[in-house]
Amino acid sequence: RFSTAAALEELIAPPIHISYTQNLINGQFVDAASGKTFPTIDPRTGEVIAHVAEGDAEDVNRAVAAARKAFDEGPWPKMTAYERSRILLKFADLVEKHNDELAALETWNNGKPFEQASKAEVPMFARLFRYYAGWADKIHGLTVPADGQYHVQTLHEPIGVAGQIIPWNFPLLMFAWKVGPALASGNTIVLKTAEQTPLTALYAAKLFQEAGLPPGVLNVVSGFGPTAGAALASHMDVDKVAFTGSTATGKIILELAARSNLKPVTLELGGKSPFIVCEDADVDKAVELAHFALFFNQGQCCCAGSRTFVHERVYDEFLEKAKARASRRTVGDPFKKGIEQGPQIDEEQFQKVLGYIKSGIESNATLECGGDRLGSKGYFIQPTVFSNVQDDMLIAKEEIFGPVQSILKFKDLNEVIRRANTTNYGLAAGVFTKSLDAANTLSRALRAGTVWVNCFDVFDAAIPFGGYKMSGIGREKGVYSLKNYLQARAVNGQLGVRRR
Ligand code: TXE
Repeated sequence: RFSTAAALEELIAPPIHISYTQNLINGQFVDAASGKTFPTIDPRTGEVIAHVAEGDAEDVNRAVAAARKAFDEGPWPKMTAYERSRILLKFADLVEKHNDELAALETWNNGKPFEQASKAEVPMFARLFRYYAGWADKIHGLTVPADGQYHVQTLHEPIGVAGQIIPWNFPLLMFAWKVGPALASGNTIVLKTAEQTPLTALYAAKLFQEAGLPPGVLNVVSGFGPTAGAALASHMDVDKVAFTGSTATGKIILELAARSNLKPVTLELGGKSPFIVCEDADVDKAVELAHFALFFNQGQCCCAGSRTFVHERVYDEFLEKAKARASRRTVGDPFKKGIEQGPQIDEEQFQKVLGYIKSGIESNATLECGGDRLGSKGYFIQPTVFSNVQDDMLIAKEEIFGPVQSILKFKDLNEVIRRANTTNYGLAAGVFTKSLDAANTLSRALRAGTVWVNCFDVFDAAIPFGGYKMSGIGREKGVYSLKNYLQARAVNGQLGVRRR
């Protein structure tokens, strides 16, 4: 059995036995229809951890058929909401019981620090399911006072079979954001995990079986986007699709949904979020928060504060301290204690980030620290800081998705509002100030789905999250997320009440 203490003492390879590598369809772990598998790797080394069933269109067909049957024939949507809620709560208990195994698997497959996975992400994963368990029996419609002699009620009903496609940066949390509200509201699911990180979702799905989830309610298919993912998004028997990933792929998903059965789509896409440090800021605190906003999770956050705007009055001091903080960042084996940063997810992302660093240097931004890979094995990148970044540089416009901080100088609030909003994205924004006026002005003027004032990456289960502009469509988490998985039916009955 895996032990946290041992893992934190020294790195353990392999950390745990991999039990589940097949697709989960209709309550059974099964090989891919084609018999194919694909390797999943350890980003610390690039070595293969396991070979996983490679689902494609045929596996998606089978999974959708199982989800359809479980929806149409029950028992899931026909169970009482209380019974559904209890299964979600039992699942959360099992997650807590297996906290360290889940966290170790997440770290092994994704490269994120084990301390982050075990102390924050897996507990949050359980928390999200408890939150949605609480909603299951509180979903109800309205009585509507319509003109005339009618008794009108709305019934909020599950949509049906939900297709969910998730990325690799937070494999468990993305599972919870999608699966939690869909199950609480009585839907059945086919989940397609990211090809980089298939392992923890399979483990979690097994725990769901143990919690008593009926067969076919949650099906998990591992595989690639253009095959398994596209088959799900374009499936005629999938009633709704939810996606998190790149803006480019989000557009494809929307198109596939439109070309097939016009299923509703929610998208949570990329970002280039501003983090604004005002002139009155406590510089030490601002440096620490801006550092966290960008470097957390190896810089692989859709909402990363990737344009650090600093007021000219505090710019020089901020820059010196930001550079010192990044240089002190502890990068290394994510299983070791005190490590803040592990490797990037894979070779492709590693090369992409190094490419942006090269582009920053070529466009004459000033490289303050970092700028290269770390070591010769795995996908580690030095924490990198650029100053003197201009709005039209590629590193200020495109999502880098790595440990690269871009610092820009500004003079006044109107200017920074205009510049911060000059982007196709609108996912999040950070504001650091002591002034209530500046905080209120910025938090209303910035075109972003989330504004964090004197904080960043606050991800409570109840707080909605999603993007303006090309950062997405719809909101996840909180009560908002339930709407994605419900539809309202209006039932109109003639009253036949005698006039008095
Ligand atoms: O994303 P993709 P990738 C951003 C980040 C990153 C870039 C590319 O900038 O560098 O996207 O990463 C599935 N039909 N984000 O290539 O392709 C795919 O299998 C259906 C931001 O990993 O969007 C995976 O499950 N599905 C982001 C999921 O889409 C398809 C998190 C995400 O992959 C598909 C990750 C297709 N044609 C990357 N093609 C965030 N918003 O947090 C791919 N997929």
